[in-house]
Amino acid sequence: MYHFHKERKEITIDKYNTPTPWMNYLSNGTFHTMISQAGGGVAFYRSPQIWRINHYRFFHLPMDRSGFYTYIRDGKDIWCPTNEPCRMKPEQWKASHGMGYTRYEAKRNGVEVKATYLVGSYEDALIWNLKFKSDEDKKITVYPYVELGMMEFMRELQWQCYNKHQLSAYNLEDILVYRYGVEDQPKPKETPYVYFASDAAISGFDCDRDEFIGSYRSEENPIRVEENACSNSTLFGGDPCFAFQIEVDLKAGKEKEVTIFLGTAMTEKEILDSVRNCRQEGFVSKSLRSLKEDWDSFLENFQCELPDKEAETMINIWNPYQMERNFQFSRNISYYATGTFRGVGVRDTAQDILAMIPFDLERAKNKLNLLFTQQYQDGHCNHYFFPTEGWEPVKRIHSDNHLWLVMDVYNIILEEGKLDYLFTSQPYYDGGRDTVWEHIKRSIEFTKKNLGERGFPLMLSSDWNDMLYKVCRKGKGESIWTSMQYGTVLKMMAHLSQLMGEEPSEYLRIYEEQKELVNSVAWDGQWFRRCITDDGTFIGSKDQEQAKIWLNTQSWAVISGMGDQEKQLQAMDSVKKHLNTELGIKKIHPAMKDYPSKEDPLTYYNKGCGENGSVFCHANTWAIIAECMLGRSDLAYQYYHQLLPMVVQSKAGEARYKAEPYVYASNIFGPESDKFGLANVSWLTGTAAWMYLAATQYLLGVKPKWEGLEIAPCIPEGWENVHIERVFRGCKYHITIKNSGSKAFIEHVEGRKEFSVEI
Ligand code: IFM
Repeated sequence: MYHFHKERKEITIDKYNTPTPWMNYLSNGTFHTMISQAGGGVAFYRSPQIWRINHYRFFHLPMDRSGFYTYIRDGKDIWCPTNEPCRMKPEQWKASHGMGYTRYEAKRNGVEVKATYLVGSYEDALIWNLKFKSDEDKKITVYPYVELGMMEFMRELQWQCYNKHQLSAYNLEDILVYRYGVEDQPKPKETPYVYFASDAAISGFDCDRDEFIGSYRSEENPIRVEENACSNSTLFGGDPCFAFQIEVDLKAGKEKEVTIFLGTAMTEKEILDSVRNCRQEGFVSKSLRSLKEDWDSFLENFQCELPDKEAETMINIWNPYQMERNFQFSRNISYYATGTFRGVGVRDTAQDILAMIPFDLERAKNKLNLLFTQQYQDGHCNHYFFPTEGWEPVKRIHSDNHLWLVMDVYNIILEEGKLDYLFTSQPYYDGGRDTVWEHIKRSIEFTKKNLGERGFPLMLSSDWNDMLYKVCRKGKGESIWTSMQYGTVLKMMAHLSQLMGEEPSEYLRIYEEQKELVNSVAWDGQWFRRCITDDGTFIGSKDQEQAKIWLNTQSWAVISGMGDQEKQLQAMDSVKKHLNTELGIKKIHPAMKDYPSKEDPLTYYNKGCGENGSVFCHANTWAIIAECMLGRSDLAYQYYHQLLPMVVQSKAGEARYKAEPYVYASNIFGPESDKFGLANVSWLTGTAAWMYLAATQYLLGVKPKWEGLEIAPCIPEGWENVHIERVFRGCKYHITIKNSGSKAFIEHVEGRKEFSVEI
């Protein structure tokens, strides 16, 4: 059904009806398109909340509609190179997702079509390049089509009956133009026009969806294609679309090319300029070339050769690719997430930044600077915010958000080997500004001042685990996991203090204080408890009927170094015994039902779903890291390998797993669910960043330190001859690991460009 292509960095899918849409994201940082293997998807300019371009119907049947379609009318045959949405299918077909582009190759009745979709760096447009070839001389008619919507998706759901009559779509010199201008829209001056243009002559067009599709029809059988003539409709009020009619005269064996551009620009004049640019000779190949160059140079930062080819495919290509998309889109829009009210989450984005640091320090710093704008002078942060839309942030205070910032800063300093970033000045959300160093000191101060009765950090509106929001409703519940996160960053602060010539002892003192609590109050006998409720009950304890053991406090007892040595081992043994399954590690065991009470349960998730006993992939990454830190390489690798998307998909079965085999999902339904093995919320998940760090910095063990690069692999016993190339502080390191059990530390030498090491 699919195969990976290493050199081309592609996955090819030869079945259009995958169990769920298998997506790709095309983007130049401003104009974005999510597109499936069957041509369904959604394009947006900067924000899917307020500048969404076309309709994509979440949760509707048939799935994965609408999209970026081209109808080919060849005599009586009407079919699409994307396979969908026509009922008449190509005789041969395949789709390939690559780095920033998706290609469809189809053939029917002697007509071959290669359709490549990409968003290049030169114009804000989805480029839709069609190459035709026929066995014989033939005249075909081609109808590219996209269904437009109101740019504000939420307003469309609420007020479409009025607002749609404020939309317009019309023909400007054979370029179709859509203007979104409705009452009270946000940022009207920043709202672009949308255009649809072709480099071929058009013989007809439609801007009115109902004219093009016809009543009681759908994208499967548009009336205009059936009748082989567009109606040249414009639209001043109603449901808009863009459709062209293009006559293509094919000569046997000769390739003919037509390109469509779905783009944005701020004025009609800019549209004309942009289209002129798009239509220039060589524009498509130039765009494709620069896309390839950009991705090659991005991925070049870390490449490896491993005995495990599935791991190699993920580490070299798809994991960093997914990570970069997360970094851009946070948890905003996917097949699962409607992109209506998820802005930039401080917690989520701070974790995404961690994996961007080795690739692009400037991008990482810029994003982190954006997060600092959400920090208050007392050290806490808004939970999520909307820098593009300009809406009010969600101001709930969580116990973890501000602490992730420390981790980002520390990793930036280690990657760069300079303290300069600490001295840069960043604003506070509630006024004033200060250096980065002061900002992160205030992160620590906030937690220090917000401890509960037993001395652990207050849970507040939950820690990393969203589900725990009920634990602190009376303001007393405490998070043992946050204590471990706090401990982890306290050690980072102590190290940074030394580098800054300041006294680290206060950080170390608090660390020891928290450590003592973790080992006494939080220890349950065989594992660490998870948290304490307002009324003083421990969650995550053998004394409870349900949710007795939670993954995060076991893995972070190791990551933070706070668990006593034998307790760390025992806790991770308990993970193996109670939480591991053949499809990954569950987050809690047993799943909850009516816990702690029927009247006020901790979660309404069904057993084994989502936060309640699924295999939470994001949290699995920390178990891998913990096992590496304990030096248990076989277990670490087992946990890593079993969650590789293609591995878990094949083990669960394609029909059960459903999601893409080339990107991580947020979670997989656990064994207490009858859907055990169903992957949920793929693409946009913190799993991408952390899995990348787990693989490269812990399993392969190539880790930046202040003085240089540490190579401390924790790979399976049978592995020999692992080759790694890692760019670090301007030098390309060629690393060969013979698996002799030794480690290396390579001191950084300023100006060195290449270095080889064998261990
Ligand atoms: O940490 C959260 C994240 O912010 C959103 N998805 C679920 C995670 C775990 O609850």
